[in-house]
Amino acid sequence: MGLTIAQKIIKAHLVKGEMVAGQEIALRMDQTLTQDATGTMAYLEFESIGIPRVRTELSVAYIDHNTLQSGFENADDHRYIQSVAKKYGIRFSRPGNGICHQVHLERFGKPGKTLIGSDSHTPTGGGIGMLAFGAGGMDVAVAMGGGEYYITMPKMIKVNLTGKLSPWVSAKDVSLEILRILSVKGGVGYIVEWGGEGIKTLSVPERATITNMGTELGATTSIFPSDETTRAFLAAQGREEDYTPLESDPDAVYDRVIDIDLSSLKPLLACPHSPDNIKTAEELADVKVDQVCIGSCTNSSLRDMLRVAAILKGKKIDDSVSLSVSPGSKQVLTMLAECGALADMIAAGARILECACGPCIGMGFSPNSAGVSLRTFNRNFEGRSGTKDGQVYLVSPEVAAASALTGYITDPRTLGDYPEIIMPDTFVVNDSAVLMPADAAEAADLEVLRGPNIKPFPESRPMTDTITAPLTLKVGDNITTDHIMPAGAKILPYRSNIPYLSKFCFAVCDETFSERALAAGQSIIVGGVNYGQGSSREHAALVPLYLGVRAVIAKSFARIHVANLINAGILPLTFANPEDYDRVTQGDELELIGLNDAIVSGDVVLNNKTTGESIKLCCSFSERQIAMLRAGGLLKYTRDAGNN
Ligand code: MIC
Ligand code: SF4
Repeated sequence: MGLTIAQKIIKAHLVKGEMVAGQEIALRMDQTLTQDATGTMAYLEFESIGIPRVRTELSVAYIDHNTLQSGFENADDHRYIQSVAKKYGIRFSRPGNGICHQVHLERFGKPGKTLIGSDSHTPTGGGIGMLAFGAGGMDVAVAMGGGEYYITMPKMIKVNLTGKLSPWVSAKDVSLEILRILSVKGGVGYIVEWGGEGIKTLSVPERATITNMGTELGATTSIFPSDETTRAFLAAQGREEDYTPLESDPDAVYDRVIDIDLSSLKPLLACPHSPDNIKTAEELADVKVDQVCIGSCTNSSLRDMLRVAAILKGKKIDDSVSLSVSPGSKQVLTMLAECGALADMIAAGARILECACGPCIGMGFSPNSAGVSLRTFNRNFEGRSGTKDGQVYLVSPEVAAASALTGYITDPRTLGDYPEIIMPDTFVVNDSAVLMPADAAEAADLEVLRGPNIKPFPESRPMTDTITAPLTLKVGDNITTDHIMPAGAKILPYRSNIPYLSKFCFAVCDETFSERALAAGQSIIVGGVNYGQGSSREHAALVPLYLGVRAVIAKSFARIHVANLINAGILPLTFANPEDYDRVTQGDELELIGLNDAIVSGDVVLNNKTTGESIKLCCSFSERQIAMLRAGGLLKYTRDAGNN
């Protein structure tokens, strides 16, 4: 039987397990990346493993999230990461060099290689034919130390593209269309492979827009073949030698095939507050717009920016709109400046922000109260923009630019001719903002610089056979990591200070949760379907751990979050019958019994001591996960058992 592209890369990197869907497998990781919001924690964890030097082919530490520096905290964390990187053999991408995924694609991504990153949008690398995974910081720390990355062998979805995008319709609309078809949980347990004649019409940055938003489907990762388009992109980046062709076998078997005719797509938007809440621009034409933000790891390539500049050229944005543009990398910004496109955007009224995540993670540029904000980003979860009642729509660069001009949601096809853009044959390559690590001899004496914002991370506890604890919080379906552990300008600087962060845990849903949980000493949380979707931030597990959360019971979980819970030694359990969700109420006293055996058999009993009822729960842990839960999480397991 033939293999899919992903299966070929998995086969070449398989360390343990069998390539049977649903079984746990361990993979060797060639490359790692971190960003600063998750990186400080990841490097603290790496240091605690006690390995003198990274053991990967390439590891890069990016600074792109916390770039506001409104106090000493971010600057201290950047300095810490810079010093760790230099000492342990990691390249350091300075603040201003760009968003991790965009820079990685331009400068480091290689077809056929594996990549793990402490950011959920690491699958952006699939645009260049990498098998790239987002994960919690602990998993990245272990991979830097040469350890394997464990995943459940996914099933395969093939998306077969035919035709060609019409003028004014772009790769973002393909992402939104697949979200319309599959929803934010439709990709859970799958790798999405893109193929068909239509892919030949898509450049590498366009493919990367699509694999980037595979994360919003809940997919394990997404990938495109590596073909002549990939070769041309690498050659334009001055690194054609990194090219290897990669395609699926003609008889490869997929669990599901979805056909999309690119020619039939229209400009789409994801409406508040979920990336799968899709409507066409035509349908929303009378919605007044207050703000437009262009950038993020989804849509900040040179191609996207040139397109926006061409639409804005010689025009002026509407008086009621505030427009921000954040180019994805120093390379993109330099080239925009050199060709005059930057001046066209400035003349039209754009506010140019630095090459970083910026508004996407609520780092400034929050919309006005109840403001309608059109963003070329990938997430529009409630409150993420920093304005609780902000109405965020996810759009293509074309819809963004057109709407900035008119002040209303605008189907860009109404603007007339699609302006031509000319992509240069080569990119401007200047890696001076990527600092090389010290050599091993020099590294030994280097000091790691720690600021006072770095607080020790919470100690996880070994699992006990019985957990008796109150249900301190009951939440609904599709709870995101932005609900569990919000980000934004006020909180993000404290990513290395769990006690401080804990004050904001679940604040979007319930401002008193944190106090209540601390007072209870230990507690249990209950959620609905797809609990923990979104970010890879392990803080969404470490903070509940600090607050005494011992178990989370949900109808189902998102992939990265469930791994983070286990890594933190928190038990993730599911209802055997989803309707039993209704048989527990916030405040009930709950009891989990016989856990030592139950996590092996998979049948767990939950006693609701308040109602006197017994409820069936289930779990399906691998041997390794059982050992981790018993030990009290990944770090304890790794340290105690010498498992690194
Ligand atoms: C996000 O888009 O939510 C982030 C910020 O990039 C996160 C990482 C984080 O929480 O630091 C992600 O996607 O993993
Ligand atoms: Fe940064 Fe936004 Fe991309 Fe997350 S989704 S990496 S915050 S640009």
